Amino acid sequence: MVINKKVNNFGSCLLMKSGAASVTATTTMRNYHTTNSNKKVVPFLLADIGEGITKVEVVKWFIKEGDHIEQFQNVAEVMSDKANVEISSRFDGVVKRLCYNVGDIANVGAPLIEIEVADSTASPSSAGAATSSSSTVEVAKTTSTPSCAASSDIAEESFGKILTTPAVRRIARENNLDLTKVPATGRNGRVLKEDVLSYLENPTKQQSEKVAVPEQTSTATTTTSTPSTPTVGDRREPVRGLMRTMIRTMNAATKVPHFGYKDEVYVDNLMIIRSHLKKTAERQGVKLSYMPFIIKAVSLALKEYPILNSSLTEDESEIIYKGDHNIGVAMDTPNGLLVPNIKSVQNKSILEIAAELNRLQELGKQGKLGANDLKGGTFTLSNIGTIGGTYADPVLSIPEVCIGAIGMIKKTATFDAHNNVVPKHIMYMSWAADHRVVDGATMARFSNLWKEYLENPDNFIVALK
Ligand code: CO6
Repeated sequence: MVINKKVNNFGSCLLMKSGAASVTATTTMRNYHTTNSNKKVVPFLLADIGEGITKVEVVKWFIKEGDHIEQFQNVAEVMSDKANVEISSRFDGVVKRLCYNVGDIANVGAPLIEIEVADSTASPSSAGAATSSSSTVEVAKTTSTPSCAASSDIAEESFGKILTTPAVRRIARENNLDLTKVPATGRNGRVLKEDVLSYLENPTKQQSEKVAVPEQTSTATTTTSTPSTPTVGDRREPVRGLMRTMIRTMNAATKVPHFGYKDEVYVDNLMIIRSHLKKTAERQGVKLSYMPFIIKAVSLALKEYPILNSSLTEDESEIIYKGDHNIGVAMDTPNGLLVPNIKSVQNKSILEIAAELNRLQELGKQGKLGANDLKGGTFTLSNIGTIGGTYADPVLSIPEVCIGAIGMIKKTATFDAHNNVVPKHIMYMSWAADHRVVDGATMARFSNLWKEYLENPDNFIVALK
């Protein structure tokens, strides 16, 4: 495990590694309950993972109840709205309870697992100086340490549309049952274990009871009886993971006045040069697509038009011209849309950009893009053309002021100077910019320069150092 960041957090250490970050959960040192004279069960609290994250989704457990776990062993992978994080144990012990099922939302600061540790291990003195002092503070603040049940309640109250306990969820999952279909009889609409069991015993009875009222009403108001078409009920699911990020960032982006600018790029020359260089790149283990050329051309054009690599301060009093060209690339990953960025593109060759893009794509596929790869972007490109489309209306990645969406390259009939029809490959480009900072003329000049590099890739040779 490559550890590149270490932060002290309420007396626990917070370790972040490249790819999925690794975090050590906090274990409260108060005597939760004693199992025998030498052992005690303590809740293992999910530590603060930084960046204001308060909730995470449990993606995977690496352990199960009854397992003996060791210090630094990974116990779970969780997904925040920023990155996937691996949680590692700080103590040796036996797992007594997992507080969540996969897919549940866990609260930072609430118990993640309950672990049986040796009494001496859990004593403040043997946990290290920093840990012991903070643990004592925590005990003093907390009159009763929250248990697994409390974590689940918090998570469900805040997130799930279905209020229930993990045990009930588990029964539902084991029986492939959609909990939204189960009539809830508990307080505040909570689905009780009895509700699930009686539904499983006789689902049709409950279904018919549920629909009986509307059916009677319709009979009363309808004169002719026509056979009713069976309908499919609506399905609700909590908003999770990357969709939460998308909601937050897109809501922020809509507050910024965007304008769009679109153009066509003739890419036949680019296609030829790429096919030549592709083999050279392959020999070096690098997959070379069009993106590295497109990204490099953006960087070269940004040198001339640095306002497009800037951001406006929140109070709108200053423009920050970013020194580095950290070009974000929208990525369609199995987990959803992510935008890692290639750092300092201005200092990278086309092949180096390709290698970095390959690395990010691979991590994206594995769901292992780390916080460092995802933060610090200064400009964004979205190659939606790998999937389809011509033009698009991209939405800014705030606080950046410009984004470009690339459409699919298509062979098109064009006219030459003598009105002959000439087939050409066209790449469709859609820019969007923050109109508070960027004007249309600047956008058009930037786009023209960028386009010139791609239509005449020989120009790269002149521009590159
Ligand atoms: N046209 C035609 N062919 C293309 C294009 C276009 N625009 N782009 C790539 N390709 C080719 C590419 O050259 C590869 O061909 P071969 O080298 O011959 O195998 C192939 O398609 C696959 O390319 P790949 O995806 O592997 O690599 P690329 O570097 O081009 O793209 C990526 C990397 C991460 C951008 C891409 O994989 C991806 O995830 N694209 C989707 C991005 C996305 O979801 N954007 C939506 C954001 S929301 O923009 C938005 C405004 C709305 C619509």
